[in-house]
Parts: sequence; structure tokens; C-alpha cells
Amino acid sequence: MTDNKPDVLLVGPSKPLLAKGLEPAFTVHRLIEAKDPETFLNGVADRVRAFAVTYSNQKIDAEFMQRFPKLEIVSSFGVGYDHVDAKWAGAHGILVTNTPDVLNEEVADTALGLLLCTVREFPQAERYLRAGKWEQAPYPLTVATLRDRTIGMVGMGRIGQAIARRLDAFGLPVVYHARRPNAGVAYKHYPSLLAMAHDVDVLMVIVPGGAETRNLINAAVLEALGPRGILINVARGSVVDEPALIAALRDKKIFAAGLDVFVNEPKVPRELMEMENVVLFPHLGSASAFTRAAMDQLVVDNLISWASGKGPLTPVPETPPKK
Ligand code: NAP
Ligand code: 8YV
Repeated sequence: MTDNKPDVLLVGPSKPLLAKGLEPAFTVHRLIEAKDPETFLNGVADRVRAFAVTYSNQKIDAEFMQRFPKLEIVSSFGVGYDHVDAKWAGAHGILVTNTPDVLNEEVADTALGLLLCTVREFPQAERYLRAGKWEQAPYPLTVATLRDRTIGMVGMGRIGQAIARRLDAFGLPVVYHARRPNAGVAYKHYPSLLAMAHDVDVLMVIVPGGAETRNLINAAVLEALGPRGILINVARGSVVDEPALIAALRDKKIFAAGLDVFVNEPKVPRELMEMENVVLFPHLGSASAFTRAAMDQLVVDNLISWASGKGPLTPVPETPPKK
């Protein structure tokens, strides 16, 4: 028996909201449940018109997309889509959507939490208490404080602005680097990242991942940030040259780092694990049930809107829908 529901390939784990949203409108093929993924993909390749991509190691690259001659849209979970070759998709008439905005405030909360933890050593102090050391002596005063720091934002987009609003409320000076000045904000813009790194005490990184930002935060930038400088990365691991960061922390070229993202997640370099002047989060920027549900819903809503002929809700700039 056949029906007219479009065939969707679900890449990555299913979730209740996705199942509830997709099943009435689409025939859903779950790659994750396939005993033999190659045979499974060969069996559905001629029918699949859309992907729903949740978290997965599967890169949505040209080689993968080429296997699906009827593919029209890739609806991806997360605002970052560096795992999808959107340029190739755009050149081949395939739409790509992401889940922007619904996570801005959650990720900004995480960024501020990570900044506070790194500057004031809250995780280290908690470990100290649990180890029973408070009974011998109070936790030492922290060398670092936010009170004398200017924050240099690397990226001033949707999430960057939500972070900057919080920093404003903390009474902290904010400046930023992006390729172009953002007409919507009044903060000082630095065309040169190196010049900004010289002038600030914290670098807060919130740019997209991918080839254009790979190793943007390199040894020279860390050197410019200097020995009292703190690096916070809530963007992508690839944006920071990880070996250069490890060396800078080890050689006291910078003071500390707070990291939510890593080059080879979920693996975290042993050197970072062993350092006391580093706070490590397991990529939890958007990870509340509330915000993840909004992201799941947007994955579904993009597909429903596309299937109804109204076009996707949040296409990425590389794949603008046809008018
Ligand atoms: P957005 O609105 O597109 O903002 C991106 C910002 O980065 C813009 O200011 C952009 O300005 C700047 N930028 C882009 N390429 C650049 C480059 N090569 N050099 C310098 N600046 C550059 O994106 P968003 O929604 O704020 O999200 C940003 C990223 O955060 C996502 O792509 C994702 O990777 C990451 N993220 C992480 C988590 C987490 O859980 N840790 C959660 C959500 C998002 P210009 O274009 O003018 O340069
Ligand atoms: C997700 C993120 O956790 O939206 C993003 O870009 O990094 C996070 O919100 C990530 O996409 C993992 O699925």
C-alpha cells in the first residue's frame, strides 16, 4: 500500500516531539534503527525527499546528499549547521534549514554561567568543599574578578547580542569583532581580532563553525589576549586552535579558559582535563528540555511548511527559497 506522504529520512536519534510532529504528515525512515545502514539507505534513496537531522556523527556532505536524487530539503537541528554542506546544497537546489533564535537566551545564560564559573572558580570551590577542605581553611580568594574586565565578543549575531545584553546588566564594557560592523548595535567594532584581543581581558567566542572560522583563535590571538586574559568558547571547538590553547594555558600566556565546545566531541583532550585553570562544560549551551523542545518543533515546522508549499520557515542564507 502506498500513500502520498513525502518520505523523510531521520538522521540521528528520534525524540517524542519529532515523532509526534512528523509521523502524521510524512513517511519516516529511521537511519539509526537500521541493522545494516548501507542496505537501508540503498532501499530508500530513490524515495527520500527530505532529511530531518538531529544529533549525529553523519556529515551531511555532498557525497551523502548525492545518494538521494529526489532530495529537496535538509531540516537540521541546531542553529549551527557546519555539519551540512550548505553551499553544495544551495548549488544543487536543495534547501537547508536550521533552528535560530529559539535558543538565543538559553545559550546566552550558559555563556554567562561559564564566564562566572571561570572567573570566580565556582566549580573548583565546590570541589574543594566536597573534598572536606573548607574545614581546614577557607577557599582562597580568586585572583580574577569581573570588576576590572572589558569583554571582547568574537561574533555579535543573534546569540552574541543576547550575551552582550546580559553583560550590559552586569555593568561590564563590551566591544566586538565581526567581519562587518553590525548596524543594530552601539558597541565599538574592531575590524581586527588581533587588535581587539590586545585591548580586552576576556574573549567571548560566539561565531559559526566551519572552514571560514577554523582556528580563528590561534596562538597569536592568545598571546595578544595576554597573561591575565580569559577565553570563553561557546561557539564550536573548531574555532579555537586547541593545541595552541593548551600551550597558552600551560605556559601562562593566558590566565584561564571556559569551554563548552571541543574539536573532537565528546572527547576532551587529557591536558585540558588535568588543568585547574579551565572550566569544562559538555556542550550544553542550549541543553534545557524547554529550549530543546522549541528546537525540535522548529525542525518539524520547517518540514511541514515546506511540504504544504509555503516554503521553509528558517532557511540558511546559502539556500534561499525560490520566490
Ligand atoms: P549569527 O546570528 O549568524 O551570528 C554570527 C556572528 O558571527 C555574526 O556577528 C557574524 O558577523 C560573525 N561571524 C561570522 N563569521 C565570522 C568570521 N569569519 N569572522 C568573524 N566573525 C564572524 O549566529 P548565532 O545564532 O549567534 O550563532 C552563532 C554560533 O553559535 C552558531 O553558528 C553555533 O556554532 C554556535 N552555538 C553554540 C551553541 C552551544 O551549545 N555551545 C548553541 C548555539 C549556537 P559577520 O557575518 O559580520 O562576520
Ligand atoms: C546543539 C548547538 O546542542 O544550536 C547549536 O548550534 O550547538 C546546540 O544548540 C547542537 O546543535 C547539538 O545538536
